Amino acid sequence: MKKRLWLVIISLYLSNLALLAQNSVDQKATPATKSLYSFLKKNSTKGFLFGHQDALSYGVGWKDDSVHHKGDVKEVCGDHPALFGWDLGHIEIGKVDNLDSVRFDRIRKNIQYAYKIGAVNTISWHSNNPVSGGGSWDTTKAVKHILPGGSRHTLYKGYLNHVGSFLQSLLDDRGKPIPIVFRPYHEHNGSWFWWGEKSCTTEEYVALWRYTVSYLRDTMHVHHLLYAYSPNLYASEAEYLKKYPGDAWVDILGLDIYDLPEYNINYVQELPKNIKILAQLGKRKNKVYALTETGYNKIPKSNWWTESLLKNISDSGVAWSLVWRNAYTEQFFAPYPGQASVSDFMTFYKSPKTFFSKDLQKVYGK
Ligand code: BMA
Repeated sequence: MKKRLWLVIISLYLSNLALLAQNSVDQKATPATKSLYSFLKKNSTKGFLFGHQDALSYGVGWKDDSVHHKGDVKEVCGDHPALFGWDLGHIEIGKVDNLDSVRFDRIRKNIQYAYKIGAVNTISWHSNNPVSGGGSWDTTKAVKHILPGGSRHTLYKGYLNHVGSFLQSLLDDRGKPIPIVFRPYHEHNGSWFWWGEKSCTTEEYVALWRYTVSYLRDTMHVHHLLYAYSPNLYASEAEYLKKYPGDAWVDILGLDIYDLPEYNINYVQELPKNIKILAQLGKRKNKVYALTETGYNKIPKSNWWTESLLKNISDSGVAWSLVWRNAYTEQFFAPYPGQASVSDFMTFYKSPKTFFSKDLQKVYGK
């Protein structure tokens, strides 16, 4: 009997230790950033945050209603997402608006609003190609040229100065930095970005990641970031880890996967397979893991939310699931009033497994 009691006490202690997991990249991370990490870890045992890219910037048929904090998701279910995605593409070249024509000062205001309502912010970076000057999708080899010693290294430091300054400007009402999940150089196992599989070696990708982290953290003293690594759809753990920068350089393990029947991607088969690999890794490494990008463009399947998404991730331990932007009628990933999947989205919204902004408490500690 006594032996059993001890076993119970020890296993309770160990399970709590797992929940007390800390962010790995920045030992000087602000208390609010550390709290965000523990919140994500703990909350993932209950369910997942619903996230939407650019939710407050625009939606199908409207743009930048900054006064009312309008959002397609809010219009549909009366609540904002629990997690907001933003993109910094074009900040590196000093522009005032990003590649989707959203002003950075508006993005800052919306990040501040999201933080104020207790929600989480994540930032990706569709950076221009630093060698050719083309966009992210210009696969001209660039990584080796921007690393220390490379011909475009100084230019790249300029890129990072722009990114770091913007991140430093994300302050709350009391002047404290707002924690951000930063997710650079995503989908690198695909070959559509200049940092993608065919455009750089493993050594170059890892060096780029580490240089970027060190520059922001140690040179610019940005201490309110959690770093997320997010390959696209993969077939094995080995593929997932092929260019992994290392446990000390990554806080959150991500996965980007889209429902793309036109490319013969069988989402309901691939999603659980990919999530299983992600969850195994997350548990082994004791890290937060998340579905960092997903969605079905134009959501033509009316029960997609419950049948394709919820069913396959509800008990997986993912901390969040973010759907991509609602750009216009030909590109949207969340429902808007009148859209075919609204009723199913409401079932998804009401599930105890999904967290929207009103469900959040104490994300940042006190
Ligand atoms: C892509 C598409 C583009 C967009 C980019 C950055 O996936 O949505 O239209 O410019 O993301 O948001």
